[in-house]
Amino acid sequence: MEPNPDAASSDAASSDVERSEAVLSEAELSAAAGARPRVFSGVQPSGDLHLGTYLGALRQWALHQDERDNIFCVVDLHALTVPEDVDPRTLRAKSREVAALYLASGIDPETNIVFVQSHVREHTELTWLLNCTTPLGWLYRMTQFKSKSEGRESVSTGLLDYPVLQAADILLYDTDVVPVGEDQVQHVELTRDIAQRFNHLFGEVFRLPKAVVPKSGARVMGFDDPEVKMSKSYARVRDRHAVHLLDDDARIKKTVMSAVTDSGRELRFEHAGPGVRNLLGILQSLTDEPMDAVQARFEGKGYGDLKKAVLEAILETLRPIRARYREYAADPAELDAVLARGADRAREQAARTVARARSALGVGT
Ligand code: AQP
Repeated sequence: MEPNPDAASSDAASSDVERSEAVLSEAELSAAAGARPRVFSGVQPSGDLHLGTYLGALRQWALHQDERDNIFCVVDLHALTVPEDVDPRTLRAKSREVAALYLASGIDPETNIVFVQSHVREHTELTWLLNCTTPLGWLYRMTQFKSKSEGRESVSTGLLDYPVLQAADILLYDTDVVPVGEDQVQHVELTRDIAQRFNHLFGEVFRLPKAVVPKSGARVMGFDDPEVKMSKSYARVRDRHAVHLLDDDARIKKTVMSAVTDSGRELRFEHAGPGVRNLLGILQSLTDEPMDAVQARFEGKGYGDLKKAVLEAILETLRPIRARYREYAADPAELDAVLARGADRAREQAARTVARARSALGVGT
């Protein structure tokens, strides 16, 4: 089923995000850097990773990996919520592909914990314990549940319940910070509510996490439609929607050069529409240039110049990632060993948290 374009958040939603007490600004996070905050983050292996996943997640993780105590997970259990879309063989392959892309994006599996969610069974166990303390109404209110269930005749319990699984993912590791795109802030707020309710009912078991939304790359929009967030599900049904991390140069060129811009001939920043602003934002994120400088460089130029610069920046970024990805893909035994070590390290910590929760609830030995 095609996703619902109305699910795209507005500027009003962005300022709500800034005001939320569940959100830590990047400046607050840097100020706390000496304390090496514990970070949990993950990507679903539900399709081909794209430039939005890279700029909103992988690149940010890699950039800050030395300052933080990181757990990076391939959240394969989250990819089961729409069973009609699950092909077991593809899911297994995608989980390994996503893990290899984490490593290819520069994430070091020695200093960070990198693993696949389903390899650590504590995620599902804690989900059940939290299910029993989470009011159903909290889940029905989730924007993503509303948009993802809309128009479907039948919706799995998992689609409604997946924010509880996400809460378990985060709470298992005594996480301080969850780096997310704006659309995921609501789920971090819910995680805090779930943890607070459990702590209130059964004693202090869980640490309350905060979300941090990166300033750049927080919301990359579709090349074919800059009103909607670039997403794996749109990309499945629309050819020119996204640049995927493993696309070849020719395909990337076609997508970028066909990007929607404005109707005029040359760029006037004050009148720039969402397509042009999206391209400028992508360029700014990829080059780390201040936005003023990027705007000044293209003011009065044709859209073709901007697209060519965006294309060059994307190719320069993705070529080495693709090359490193191919090395990992060529040695599946080594990748499996990396993931098995990551799962062992994650399990050790997760088991401690589940033991605390079981004991607080009076179950288990
Ligand atoms: N377009 C985007 N711009 C910025 N950040 C993005 N992220 C995803 N798309 C963008 C961030 O990447 C992380 C992992 O997301 P995910 O793959 O687990 O789930 P998602 O956000 O649901 O990604 P998609 O592509 O939209 O997948 P589908 O279509 O399968 O739901 C998150 O931190 C996310 O914010």
